[in-house]
Amino acid sequence: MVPSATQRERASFPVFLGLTVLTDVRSPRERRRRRGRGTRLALSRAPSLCSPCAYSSGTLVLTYLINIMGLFDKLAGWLGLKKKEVHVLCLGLDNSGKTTIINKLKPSNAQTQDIVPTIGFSIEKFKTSSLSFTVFDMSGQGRYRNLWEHYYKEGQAIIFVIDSSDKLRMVVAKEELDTLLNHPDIKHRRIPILFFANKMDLRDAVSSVKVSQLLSLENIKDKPWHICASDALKGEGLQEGVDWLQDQIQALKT
Ligand SMILES: Nc1nc2c(ncn2[C@@H]2O[C@H](COP(=O)(O)OP(=O)(O)O)[C@@H](O)[C@H]2O)c(=O)[nH]1
Ligand SMILES: [Mg+2]
Repeated sequence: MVPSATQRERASFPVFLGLTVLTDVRSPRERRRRRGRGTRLALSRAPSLCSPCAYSSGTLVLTYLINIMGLFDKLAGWLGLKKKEVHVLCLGLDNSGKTTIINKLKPSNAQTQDIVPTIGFSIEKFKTSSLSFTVFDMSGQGRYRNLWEHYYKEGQAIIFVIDSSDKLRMVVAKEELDTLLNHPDIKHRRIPILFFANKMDLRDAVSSVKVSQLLSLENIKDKPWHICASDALKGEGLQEGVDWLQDQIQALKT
């Protein structure tokens, strides 16, 4: 007798279920969480989802494929093929060049031509040889600066950008930096800070040594820091800074 479609689905169900369980690479905690959610979902849709044949083969195949992908993902991590993810906060006064710098660090096909003043913040991504950076590009405008602290816990590194030609506001930049360094979510952490003394192409720009003096960077004793002179429009000085940041983050992770 030729089995009906429902009978075929019933017969294939244990096979898919077995494969799904065998390839389930989620952590036990995640699995428990998902199971809880699944139970709630099943109960809310009862009785239609209570019987195994209510699961369509398509859904099971999809679950199976997702688990296989998860397995590959884990394998890539174990083999060191997957880049480690790191969250970075990009801070500094408005108009210092934060967005321009982050834009320049992205792959050329992802770069935007028009840099507009950042409202609130934006999340950007770029990769280096061994890390995958997620950058919180925070607005430096006075009214948005109180947003910064909500992301301090999240950040594993900081990029602080200074407009080296803006001597008038250097003292404001120093105040913001001091507030940052004294914040409870930053103060006791060995979080690396990369300073970009940006806009070096401008005639009025002071040297990176001068910027570091004006900001009293020599007083930062409990965190690794580094200052790079940069011209974000040409992309000069950016790679040196990011290489330093990558080394620091990797040293912290090991
Ligand atoms: N001359 C010069 N202008 C820059 C440089 N970096 C950024 N800018 C300009 O400074 C302005 C503000 O840049 P933006 O990235 O929006 O600053 P943000 O407010 O810190 O994000 C824009 O007009 C940029 O083109 C630089 O290295 N040199
Ligand atoms: Mg911006």
